[in-house]
Amino acid sequence: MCTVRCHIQVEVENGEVVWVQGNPHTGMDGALCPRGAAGIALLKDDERPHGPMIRDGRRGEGKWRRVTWEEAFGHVAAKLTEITAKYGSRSILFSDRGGPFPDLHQAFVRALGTPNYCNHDVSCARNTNHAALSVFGFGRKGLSYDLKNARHVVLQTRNIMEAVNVKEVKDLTAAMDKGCRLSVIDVRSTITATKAHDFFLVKPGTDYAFNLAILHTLIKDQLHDREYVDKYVKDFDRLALFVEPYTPAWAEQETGVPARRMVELAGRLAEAAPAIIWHPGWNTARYRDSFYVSRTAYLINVILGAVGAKGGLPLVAKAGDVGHPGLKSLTGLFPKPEEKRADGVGWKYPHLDAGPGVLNQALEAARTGDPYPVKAYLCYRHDPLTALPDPDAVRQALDEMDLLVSMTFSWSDTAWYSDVILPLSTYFERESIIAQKDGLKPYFFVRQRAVEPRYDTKAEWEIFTGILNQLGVKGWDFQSIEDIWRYQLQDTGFTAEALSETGTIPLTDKPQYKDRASLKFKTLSGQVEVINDKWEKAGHPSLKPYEPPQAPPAGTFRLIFGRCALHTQGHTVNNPLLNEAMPENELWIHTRAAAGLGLADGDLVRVSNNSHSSEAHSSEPHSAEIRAKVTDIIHPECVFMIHGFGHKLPVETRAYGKGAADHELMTEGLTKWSPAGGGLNMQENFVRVSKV
Ligand SMILES: Nc1nc2c(c(=O)[nH]1)N[C@H]1C(S)=C(S)[C@@H](COP(=O)(O)OP(=O)(O)OC[C@H]3O[C@@H](n4cnc5c(=O)[nH]c(N)nc54)[C@H](O)[C@@H]3O)O[C@H]1N2
Ligand SMILES: Nc1nc2c(c(=O)[nH]1)N[C@H]1C(S)=C(S)[C@@H](COP(=O)(O)OP(=O)(O)OC[C@H]3O[C@@H](n4cnc5c(=O)[nH]c(N)nc54)[C@H](O)[C@@H]3O)O[C@H]1N2
Ligand SMILES: [Mo]
Repeated sequence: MCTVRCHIQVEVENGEVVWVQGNPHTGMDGALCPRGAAGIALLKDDERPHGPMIRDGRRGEGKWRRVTWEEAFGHVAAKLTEITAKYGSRSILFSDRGGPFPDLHQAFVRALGTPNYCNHDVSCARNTNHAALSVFGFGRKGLSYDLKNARHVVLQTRNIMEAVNVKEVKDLTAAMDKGCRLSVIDVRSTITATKAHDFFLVKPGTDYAFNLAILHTLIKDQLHDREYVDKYVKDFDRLALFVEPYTPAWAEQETGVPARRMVELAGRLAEAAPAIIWHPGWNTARYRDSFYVSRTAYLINVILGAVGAKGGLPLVAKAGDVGHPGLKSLTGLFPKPEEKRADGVGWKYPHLDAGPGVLNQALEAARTGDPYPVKAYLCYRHDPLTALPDPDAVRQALDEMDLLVSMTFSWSDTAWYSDVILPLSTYFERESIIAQKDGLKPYFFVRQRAVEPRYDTKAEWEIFTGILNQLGVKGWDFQSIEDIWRYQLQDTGFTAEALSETGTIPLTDKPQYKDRASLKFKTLSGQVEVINDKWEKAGHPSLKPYEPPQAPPAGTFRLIFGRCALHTQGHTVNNPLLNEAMPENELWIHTRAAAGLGLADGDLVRVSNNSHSSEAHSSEPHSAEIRAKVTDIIHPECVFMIHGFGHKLPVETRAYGKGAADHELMTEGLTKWSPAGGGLNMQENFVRVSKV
């Protein structure tokens, strides 16, 4: 139901799923969020693709021919062969929604002979990930959030109670029961904010100023952990010098938060340190300087000694750290392609992580043919027409493709626009490969098939195998999922039976806190790096002077987006249960701003984008109708809506025409990104609002 993939346990009677709950064996204690509970409604929903389809008529026209799997695989393989003969295998692009099973996807992509594997992360956490890389030399998942043992948690751009990971919410509330303090920094009051001891309503886009003032205060008042800093931090003096002018009094002018409150927060953090967590953010694809907001969040944790601390951000343990060999890599079955990546990662952008690349740049390459043509696009569990800003620009890139394939279990704008739909079974009806989860207690886990597919759908390993077999690719010899599991486990000393009872193989029973006296970082210097030479060489200063956000042009509001507990991104709006609970989104607007426009709560309003610059190449003006939620608890400079609504596909009767789509209101979206952090700037957009 959600990309968080909380562990579930499924009860089956007579081949039917009758109950779903949080997996009691993995700390979920039976708990689920509303979306988890609505899984059975998804399984039984007939408004999803029922079998493989090939497009008849024009793209997006919605005329389909139902075919057999053999014909579908044959068609995809023939097209790929044709495209590869003409443009080389590098002209194939694959993208997915990240997650714990990339090994299978990357093996598939390598087997196709292309370097162009991307995931969704330009629109999600790339800025946070690169911030971690630039400071620690490992990505954001190299640290865990030890919420359970924390004494003070600061959530900045992180709505943990609504943008849910159930285990995290449970751990945080348990810690709060034991006296942990919660501080929330947001541009509106969320459910999380209502539970906080301190809530800071900031002006949108000024978090960097907030963080610089906190660093300033911690250092000036000598509240930081000097011993830790001396031991681990390179160039601390330069940080101290850099933040000197960024006083709380200065930051008050930028953020609107009283200086006194920032000083108070710094003091409280120092009291609770090192058992503190300043969250570096999850979806940080928001502003020009979001990378720097995450970087400074990490640096606050660092100078308070929280990185590596119990109750702070401990370094994760891997299988090897607890004396176990890891899973055998499927990707390793095929050689790494030598071609350079279409998105420029590794050569044009040497500082960015080549793992998931930057999808917006790969699509730009498709649009322009530079550095080379990209002609086939395989989307796995990913809906770029909804997940990326500015669908007009995305469509222009898709129009350059000679083949567009969507592997999905629901309808989506991308599926509707595709040439071929290879329908995935829902997660109840398919198995995954085995995944390895690093953390305080590393473990292996797997998704098992609970019931047989209701429609003519397949698991991902079956789909990839079908395509590779049709292409005649050598080296992929698996006949069954058990074959794959056996291969993955061969060095570990475990068999797949060990997974069958609980879905997991724990590799240790005790949390593995690394010795805080001998932490190892993966940077070139082996230390925490305030100044990262790789970024400096690429032209991105590590300590970037603050620039205020652009003020909304007269008569406009900054468009802010986010999540709610009842829906996942764009794909649950048509779920029968969740649709009933929340059929449409609303436009949050401040009471004063609403009064100026003559709006009352519940009025229907038109939201339109009008921020075209002269060099706009792609975007058409868009507008949408949505109900206004007039409230005092949002910053007056912005309006807010939940992402994922405004569906226009006739095959989704429940979601059809309800609410507005934020991503359509983001102009020039693909080219507005931050090469320093690799994230899109999805909140650098302004909209007009008027009464309908
Ligand atoms: N229920 C549910 N849970 C989910 C998901 C889902 O779709 N549904 N998706 C999962 C995924 S993929 C992700 S990435 C995470 C996302 O998790 P989060 O990033 O925590 O979720 P969001 O709601 O996108 O954004 C968090 C908050 O940032 C605030 N914000 C916006 N602009 C600013 C700003 O300038 N400054 C500050 N300080 N705050 C700002 C928004 O008001 C919002 O409340 O959630 C995960 N969990
Ligand atoms: N404007 C705007 N853009 C955003 C965001 C936003 O808030 N506003 N949020 C961003 C974030 S944080 C993210 S992570 C991306 C997400 O972007 P996506 O990952 O594209 O979004 P989803 O809707 O989660 O999933 C995409 C498709 O995968 C299909 N699918 C196939 N199998 C499965 C499965 O087993 N489980 C699930 N859940 N789906 C499956 C779904 O049917 C759906 O069509 O979007 C980003 N883009
Ligand atoms: Mo995300």
